Parts: sequence; structure tokens; C-alpha cells
Amino acid sequence: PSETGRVLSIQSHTVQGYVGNKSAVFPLQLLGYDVDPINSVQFSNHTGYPTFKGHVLNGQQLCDLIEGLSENHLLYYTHLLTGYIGSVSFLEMVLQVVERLRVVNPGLLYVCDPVMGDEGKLYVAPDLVSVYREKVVPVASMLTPNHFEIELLTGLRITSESDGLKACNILHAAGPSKVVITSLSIKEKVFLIGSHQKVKGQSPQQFKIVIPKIPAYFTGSGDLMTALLLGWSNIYPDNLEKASELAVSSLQAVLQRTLADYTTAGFDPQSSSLEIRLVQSQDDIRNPEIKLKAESY
Ligand code: PXL
Repeated sequence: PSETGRVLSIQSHTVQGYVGNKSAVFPLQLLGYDVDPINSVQFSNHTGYPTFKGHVLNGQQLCDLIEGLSENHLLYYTHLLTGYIGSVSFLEMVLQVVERLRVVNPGLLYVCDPVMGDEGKLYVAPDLVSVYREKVVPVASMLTPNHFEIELLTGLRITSESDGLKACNILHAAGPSKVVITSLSIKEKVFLIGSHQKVKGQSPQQFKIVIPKIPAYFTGSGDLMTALLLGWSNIYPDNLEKASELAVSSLQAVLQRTLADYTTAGFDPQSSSLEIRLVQSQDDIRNPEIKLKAESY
């Protein structure tokens, strides 16, 4: 394993519960990273609850924080991590942050979860889609879209595994050397598909992991997954298969514990989305047992 790193994580903060930075910072710290969180929003709770209160950081306020770090020569990071972003102006400022971080460290890796929607439904402003496609994809080092998001990014309708692989190739040609489709639903099955283009212009190494379906809905699980993929793919930089096996195995352990805890408490796991049991799962994050294996294409 190579040395671990310094991560700037620009994501949501919720007072209660685990989404955004609340589900990414602690796992990365457990894996040995220094993590500096910038909270893109501070809300009482995630937006899936009946109500929420709080404040949104705007692009200028993000710029102010970066300026403060820069003035004190504190802008050296090995990784930038972003998840849900609510407006074009904030996303445009993130693009400027990528540029500034790469002036300080040209080798900075940008790990981007292009959060736009799920299961055919867009849950961000439609004008974000073209900014992700045209400006973010070209500067990202690793992308972690879901099924719907990679369709939006590539314009391909994906109904087979080979469509998924083709979509990864399109993204590689546009920028990122690592693409992980975190969930692809094909004929009642769910797959993770990973693709690592080790040399620009050459064909990527591609693999799948079959993912067991869990009968519940979890909020923040995607944010955790991207953080784990960053964490493990930096520890095993030439082995995206192994990094993905570790990340998926950890995530499954967290979700299984969450489901078991809610069920034990007499709660119907179908009735609303579940807050992940992150703190209780630290052994599964630090030291996951690989239960799900990758199959190469
Ligand atoms: O997990 C994505 C996410 C990020 N940020 C906020 C959210 C959610 C999901 O509900 O509410 C504020």
C-alpha cells in the first residue's frame, strides 16, 4: 500500500444523520486520511424528512474559504472529493477550486460523484447536467455515477452490461481514468461496473461485482460509497478491482447492520429511508472482509 493522503471534501453537512460530509469524513479518517471538510450546506437533517432548516453556502463563500487557505499556504491536497451540488454557480466555483488545487499540486486527483438523480428522476436543476458533462467530466480523475447519471453524462441508454462498458469508454475518452458505476440495474440484477484506463488511449481493464439487493432505502449510502472508493483506490492505485471489492464489502456490512438494528428496534425498514449506522460499523470500514468478488470482462 502507498501512503495515504490529504482530502478536501466539499459536501453537505447535516446536524442529525449521515449524508454528505457526515457520511464521508469519518470513514476516510478511519482509513488514515487527513480530511478537511467544507460544508456546502448546513441543514438540520437531510431533505428526505418532512421538513428541514438551515443554510446554503454560495460560490463566493466557497471562494472566501479557499482564499483563506491559500493566503496561509494551506492549499496542498492530494484529493478533492465532491458529492451533491445544488447550483450551477457553486459547481462553476468548484471547477475553479480544481484549477487552484492543481497549481499547488499538479497530481491532485479529483474524485467526483456527479449527483443528479436516480431511477430516471432528476433531483437537481436541469442546467447542472450540461455543466457536469461539458466541464466537470473532463477534469475529473475518478467518477462514480449511478445508472441514471451515466446515461445523462453519455447520452447512452444502458440496458445491458456491454452498454455499461461502452458508456465507461466514452467517459474515459472525455477525461477520467477511473469510472465506477456504483449501481447498474439490468434485468432484476444490480451490478457495480468498474473501468480503469491505465494508459490514455488504450483499452481499459473492466470488471463487475454482483451486488445483493437489500430491501430498504438508505440515505447517504452513495456518499459513503464514493468516500470508500477514494480511500481504497488510493491505497491500491493500480488495482481498482480490489479497491471496489473492499468498498462494496464495507458498504454491504454497514447497510446490513443498519437494517438489522432498525428491525430489532421494531421499525419497519420499508416505511422510510434509514440513517446508516456509521459509528457502529468502524471495524467493517477499517478492516472489511471481502465477501463480494469482482469478475473481469
Ligand atoms: O446523500 C445526498 C444528500 C446530500 N445532501 C443533502 C441531502 C442528501 C440526501 O438526502 O439531503 C442535504
